Amino acid sequence: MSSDVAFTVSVTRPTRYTRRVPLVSHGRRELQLKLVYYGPGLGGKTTNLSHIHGHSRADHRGKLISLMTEAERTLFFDLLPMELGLFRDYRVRLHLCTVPGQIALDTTRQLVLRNVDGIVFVVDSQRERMEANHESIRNLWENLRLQGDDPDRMPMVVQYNKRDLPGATPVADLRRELSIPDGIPEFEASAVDGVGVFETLKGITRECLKLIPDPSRLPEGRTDSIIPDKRPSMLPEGGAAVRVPTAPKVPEFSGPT
Ligand SMILES: Nc1nc2c(ncn2[C@@H]2O[C@H](COP(=O)(O)OP(=O)(O)OP(=O)(O)O)[C@@H](O)[C@H]2O)c(=O)[nH]1
Ligand SMILES: [Mg+2]
Repeated sequence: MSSDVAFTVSVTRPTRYTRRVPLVSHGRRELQLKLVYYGPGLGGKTTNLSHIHGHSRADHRGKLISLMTEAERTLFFDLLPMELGLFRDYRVRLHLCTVPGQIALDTTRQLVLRNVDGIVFVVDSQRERMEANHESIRNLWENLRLQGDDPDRMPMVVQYNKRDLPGATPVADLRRELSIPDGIPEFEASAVDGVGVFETLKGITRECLKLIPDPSRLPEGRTDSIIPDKRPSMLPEGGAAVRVPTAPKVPEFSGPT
């Protein structure tokens, strides 16, 4: 079976979630993480990837592939391959993707989410986008569950973007109104100015890598690996508990050459 179809859709048994993460190649001594930027339309997901692309070393990044409409809305997704450096003697490769935020493009979001290893949820800090933030969280939870992932155990960070805008909703209000649980690392950003972008990327990478104490002991390919304790949920009906191992040291991202 190809890795493309090797995930479990457990719609009929929604309480039994599985994930397969990460992709390990012992021959190449390599770990591959797929990180997906999710959030409401026009929240700044593509802007994050553009900044990363423009400010990382040319030999550490691949091409940024973007499919957009004329109005620069993401139509399908953005994809940026990156090389992070060594983690416990394994090279770490990142596949950074964005989903299209427009509500109608849900099938595409489901495709992009396949085999995801970690989520960056990009919140739009503008007061008038609060309902769009809520809707996107609901949609993320639904789509993760559809493909058999437990959203409350998925490595995730939250980025409060557009902090530069006058009248941006205070972070404490966003956190409360969107029910962001204590366990999720949070980052304030102004992606358009590059503020907080690499901090966010480093944060989600750390969340993923802390599930891998020793890559050399993982089976080849994708293996089951989930956050051992459930987080309090960002959805009202979700469960609660505490969390997880301490974070490992993540290699530094290197700037442009
Ligand atoms: N003021 C401000 N504008 C931002 C910020 N981040 C992004 N923008 C602007 O917001 C608009 C939308 O940004 P995108 O990155 O295309 O948003 P997106 O989340 O990819 O949108 P979709 O592809 O439609 O889902 C653009 O005009 C950006 O320049 C920010 O931090 N501050
Ligand atoms: Mg986009």
